[in-house]
Formats: sequence, structure tokens, C-alpha cells
Amino acid sequence: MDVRNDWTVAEVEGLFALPFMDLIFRAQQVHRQHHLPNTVQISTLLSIKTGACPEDCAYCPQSVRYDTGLEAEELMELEAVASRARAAKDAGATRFCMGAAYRSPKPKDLRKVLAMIREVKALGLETCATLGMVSGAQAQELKAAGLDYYNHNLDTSAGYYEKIISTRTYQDRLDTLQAVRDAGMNVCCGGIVGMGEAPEDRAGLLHTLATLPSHPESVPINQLVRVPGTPLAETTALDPFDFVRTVAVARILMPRSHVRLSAGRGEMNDELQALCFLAGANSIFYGEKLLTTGNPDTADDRRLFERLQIVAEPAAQTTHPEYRTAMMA
Ligand code: SAM
Ligand code: DTB
Ligand code: SF4
Repeated sequence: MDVRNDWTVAEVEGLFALPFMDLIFRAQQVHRQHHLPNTVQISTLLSIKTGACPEDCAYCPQSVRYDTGLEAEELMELEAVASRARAAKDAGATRFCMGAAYRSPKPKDLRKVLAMIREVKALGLETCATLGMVSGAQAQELKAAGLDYYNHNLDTSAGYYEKIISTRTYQDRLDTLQAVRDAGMNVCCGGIVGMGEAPEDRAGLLHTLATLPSHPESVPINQLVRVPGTPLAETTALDPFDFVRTVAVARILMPRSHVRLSAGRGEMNDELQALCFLAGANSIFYGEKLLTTGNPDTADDRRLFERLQIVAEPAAQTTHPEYRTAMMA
């Protein structure tokens, strides 16, 4: 089936309304037409600048407005970042994602981040950064330094967004995504579920992502990590099957994208994670920490991959289209 950018809201809601087994079956069929089965891409995250963020994102432990007990940290030194990237590579990650608690990067900080990107790239890792809003010129600088992916999430539907963030608009986010695209980088863009949103908001988020002029290459689906001190700390947990449904619908709508089972794995058992992989998730964050919160132990993840006979996807440099065709034949 061709990749479509003209999905209607009714179609997206129709997918969510399918009986669970039918939805998963369809998602797995789409998955196998476009991806190597039993293969998951592995990224490792590092918070290169932590906390004291001026934004008011209601889910985020790094906002200066909420007392979460988090200790703020200045932008890390180049050598410290490089050594963490080497460790991530040695542990089997193919992509290294650097996250900074910025509204948008200041010129002095951006210069330092560009040096980090060059260094990480030189190690043979794919590079990703998430630094908040960026202008067209900043996006071009990031691309020139060797940045492969820029992460910037829409987080939720346009309608629910104003309940979550007041300090920047949905349109601001779309503008940053456009700047990243125009600079020729891969887009990593997804959202968070379990923030008290309605089912229509989950459909709305995926509808917006799937009707962008081109689909994000990477679509992180985060389950809210309920951090004490944030306004969303007491939110009722989402039914895990609704999380799996969100993964499955993302897979069907954006067949060629990598759908990342992102934050929230620490609260999921192996069976639920396996269901997410069955629903089409084919990327994870690997490493004991996300940005500021926990992630499963690497030993547990290795055991999970062994139990499910999942293998790590080689880096894009080694996944030439001909290799993929041969593997999928
Ligand atoms: N400050 C930059 C920004 O907001 O774009 C980059 C870092 S920010 C922490 C990256 C993403 O992490 C957010 O867009 C959000 O989707 C996700 N995130 C933050 N806190 C989270 C939480 N408690 N649970 C799940 N996802 C979260
Ligand atoms: C994404 O979608 N999820 C990651 C990454 N992109 C930057 C971040 C998750 C953060 C979870 C809360 C924390 O650890 O601070
Ligand atoms: Fe700041 Fe990003 Fe957290 Fe929002 S999500 S408060 S912009 S670090």
C-alpha cells in the first residue's frame, strides 16, 4: 500500500475503533510490508543540559515552575558527552540523542552543541538532538554539523495542547518541524499519551502527524511518566491496551516510519512491551536513564530481546536499500 498523507480524522478514529485483535493484526501486516520483522532500532538518550527550563509543559520534571526536586545542571563539557556516546556505542546503540532543557538554544550554547554533534558523528553513531524551538538558520547549522535527526514533539492534539502548555503554541512546534525539514534533516516527532486526554485527542495527534507533508522518519510514542511535583503527577493511568492501540494506529498511518516505544517502559512488563512490538513499535531508548527519569536496566532489555529473539537494527549507513530488500525477501 502506498504511503498516504491524506488520512481523514474519521479514518483514524475508525482504526482506533477496530476490535483490538483486528487492529493488531492489521498493524503487523503493515509492519512486515515495510520493515524487517524481529528487528528494533536502538537509541540512547543523554541529557546534556538539565532542568531550569522556562517553559511550563505540565508533564515535565525539568520546568523551573514545578518543584520536582530535580537538580539543574549546566550544559555538559564536550569530552564528557563524547565519553557517554562511546559507552552507548559499545553497549550496542546506533543512535545517540542529546536532549537539552531549552525553550530554544542561545547562540553560545548552540555553538557548543554543534561541536558535540561533530564529535558524536565522528564516532560512527547516528546523531539526534532535542533542543526546543529552532529557526531555519539554526536548523541549517545543525545539519551542517552532521545532525541526522531532530526531535521535537507535538505532544498531543491541537485541541488538548492548551491544557498542557501555555508558553509556546502548536503552530510554533509546526514551524520548528518545517525548519528541520527544510534543512534536510530527518524528523523525529511524536507525543505523550496518558495525560488525561480523550481518545479523540490521541486520534487527533496521530492524524496531525500522518498528514504532515511528509511523515516523521521517527515517531516516539511516550507514556506519561508521572513525576511528583508536576501538575500531571496524579493523572489516572491509561489502560495499557489503549497505549498499544496508539502504537498500532501510528504504525498503520505511517508505514515507513520507525515507531518508538519511548518513555514509560519502566512501568511496562515484558508482555506489554512484546504487544507493543507486535503492534509495530520498532525502536526503543536503551540505557538506564531517559533524560531525568528511569528506564529499564540494560540487562533486562537484553534478556527481553533474547526471549523474543529480537535483534538490533544496524545503523542506517549499513542498511542500504539493497540490504533491506534482501533481508525482507
Ligand atoms: N526542551 C526540549 C523540548 O521540549 O522540545 C527538549 C527536551 S523535552 C524533555 C523532550 C520531550 O520529552 C518532550 O517533548 C516530551 O514529549 C517528552 N517528555 C518530557 N517529560 C515527559 C514525561 N514526564 N513523560 C513522558 N514524556 C515526557
Ligand atoms: C521523546 O519523545 N522522549 C524522550 C526524547 N524524545 C527526548 C524524552 C522522554 C523524557 C521522559 C522524562 C524524563 O526522563 O525527563
Ligand atoms: Fe522545557 Fe522541554 Fe520540559 Fe517543556 S518539555 S519544560 S520545553 S524541557
